[in-house]
Amino acid sequence: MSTEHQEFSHDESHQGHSGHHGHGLSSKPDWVPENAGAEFATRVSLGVQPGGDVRHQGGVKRRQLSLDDYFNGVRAGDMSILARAITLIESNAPGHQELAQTLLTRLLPFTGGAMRVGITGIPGAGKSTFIECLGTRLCEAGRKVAVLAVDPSSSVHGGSVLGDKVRMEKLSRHPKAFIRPSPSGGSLGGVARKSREAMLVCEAAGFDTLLIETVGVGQNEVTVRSMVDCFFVVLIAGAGDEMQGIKKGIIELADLVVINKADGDNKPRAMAARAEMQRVLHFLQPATVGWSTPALAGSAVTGEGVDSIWGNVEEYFEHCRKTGVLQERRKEQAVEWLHALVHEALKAKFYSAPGVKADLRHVEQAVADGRLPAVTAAQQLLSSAGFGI
Ligand SMILES: Nc1nc2c(ncn2[C@@H]2O[C@H](COP(=O)(O)OP(=O)(O)OP(=O)(O)O)[C@@H](O)[C@H]2O)c(=O)[nH]1
Ligand SMILES: [Mg+2]
Repeated sequence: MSTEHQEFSHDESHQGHSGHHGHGLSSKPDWVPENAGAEFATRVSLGVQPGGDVRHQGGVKRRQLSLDDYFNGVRAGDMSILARAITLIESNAPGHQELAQTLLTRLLPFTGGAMRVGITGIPGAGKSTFIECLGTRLCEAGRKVAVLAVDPSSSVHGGSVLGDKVRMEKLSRHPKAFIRPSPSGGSLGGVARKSREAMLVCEAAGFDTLLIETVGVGQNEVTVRSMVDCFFVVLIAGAGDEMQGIKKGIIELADLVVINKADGDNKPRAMAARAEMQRVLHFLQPATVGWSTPALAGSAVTGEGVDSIWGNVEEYFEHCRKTGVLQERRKEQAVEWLHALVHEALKAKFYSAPGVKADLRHVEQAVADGRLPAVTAAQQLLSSAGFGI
């Protein structure tokens, strides 16, 4: 994974949409499909030496990749190309997005083969440590494990990238593992979109196990639940129900509840918390039809209980495959995702419309003061944004 660090910068110029890496004045960038038409048209600027190599800020020389390079590299399971493909997906530059979508479309037939597992819990519950422990065992058992993070706050706080790299040190050195920190997409929607697409690319690269870590702060869990097959919540004894989102219904999304840190002096408390949680779960509607969510205890540090937790995950998948719940859920998720993307795009279009930008404050004030009914205000704004009704 040593080369992966350099993948985090988003200013990589390896695609050269601006044209400065083209092979000549009349040529298109090298990622344009051979038989492509005007949709890939781009301007090639003068005065730049054509050539395949790009010199990066750090002086690292790296060849830019064509669509075929990305496709073949990902399919061959080349970790460094996989990392670059994800960087491409995470890029907000329009040229990159076009290429990323073309790449995804080509990769789509090769996706869907992994167990998609989401892991949530409050900060410090031990998610990363647990993933390190579980992931290493899975790799040793022959599985190919990709770890992704969905953490919209990471772009604000500088991210837990370093922390996770340290915490997952053993796993990150394993040749069968791939670890990707959270994209810095800003909004939860943006981060989730990128992670969802990264997930697909990892599947096309042959990863059979995806572990998606997300910090439990309310909304994140719901979003990650909608992109995985199996969702588990990591709790710790004594952190308080309120804080761990137990009362906010997070437990109701879980297919597995794990009480972590069941080691040393803390073990009796963890075992008691497990038993209590098991009782609570009896009263709840299961997150997955026909599956009763178990409460389990384990220690990410000693590794005790981790194999049995994974045994439950496998049992869960068996249940979902046998009953068709897995296929059904994935279809629903794909359609949900489509709608989420449409909603997001419409919202962005609405709030960036010049009329809305100009009037929003006043209209808000008028509604707040009771001078304008909310319905009328909404209609006015919608019509000035071109969504008139
Ligand atoms: N005793 C004990 N400590 C643990 C266990 N799992 C994690 N820890 C410790 O708990 C602390 C937090 O662990 P992380 O794995 O970073 O927790 P996290 O849930 O990933 O935290 P965030 O990524 O910040 O949300 C670290 O100091 C770990 O060493 C465990 O099973 N037993
Ligand atoms: Mg973590």
